[in-house]
Amino acid sequence: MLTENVNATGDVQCLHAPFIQEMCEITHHMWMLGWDELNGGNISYRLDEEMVARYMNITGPHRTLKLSFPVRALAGQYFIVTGSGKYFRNVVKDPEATLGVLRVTADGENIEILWGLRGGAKPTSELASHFMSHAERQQADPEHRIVLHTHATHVIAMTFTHELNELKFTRTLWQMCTECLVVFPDGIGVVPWMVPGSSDIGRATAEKMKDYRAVIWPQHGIFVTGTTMDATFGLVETIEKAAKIYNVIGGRAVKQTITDRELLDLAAAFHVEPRAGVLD
Ligand code: 2HA
Ligand code: ZN
Repeated sequence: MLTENVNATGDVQCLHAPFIQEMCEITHHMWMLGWDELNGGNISYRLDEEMVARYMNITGPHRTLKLSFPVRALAGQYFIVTGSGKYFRNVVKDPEATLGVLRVTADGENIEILWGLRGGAKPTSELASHFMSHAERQQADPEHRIVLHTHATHVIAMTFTHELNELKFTRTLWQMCTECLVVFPDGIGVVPWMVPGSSDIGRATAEKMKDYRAVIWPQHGIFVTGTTMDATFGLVETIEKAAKIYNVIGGRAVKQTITDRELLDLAAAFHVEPRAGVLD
């Protein structure tokens, strides 16, 4: 997807890293979907040290930033993240300015910028929510790697007209397309409206991430997590599709829907366990 775009250090090698290519591709795709206007949305992706070392110098010296929310659980881990104030639209044109590869220090108090975030840029303003969610999802699933936040249009719209009870919200989404229950049998968490960018919303989101892979921020967007970019993007795509159908129906009289009995039959046929408390 990228051209031979030599970066400021004259280093073409970095840009060939598959994880940079993946970030370029997905941010471009999400911007095309209209979910990530202006500087909306952010992504963080846990990487293996050997993979990072293959493409960039990991021994320093590096720029160090202090975290206002120490994350000891992530000590020594590597991530590629989108930059604060950066536009998804611009990532593919200039990955070194808009993305950064970083390592959490051994005490979990700081991050070291190993590549990118050119010109003193900082990691995403939602780093607290990302890092706290990574810590929780790693407990739930050792294969976990990605946290993705986006302003998915129909999900946001639905938070104006649907009750914010997460069990009811989940049930409605399951009813909107037959595949939904199979894709997210664990359902969707919902936090109250909160000020973004804070450690408070980070903690509230991460608390939900103990047993949800997707958490809605009312009138703002969604946080989704997963083991691969395909799985993570596929999850948000499916939730957004269901929300779109809900909005297209738009409160008109529904003549038929998928009944709870049918949803249970579906779960049995696809060997998934619907979250307890959602279906009657
Ligand atoms: O990065 O989406 O929530 C901008 C945002 C903040
Ligand atoms: Zn946002």
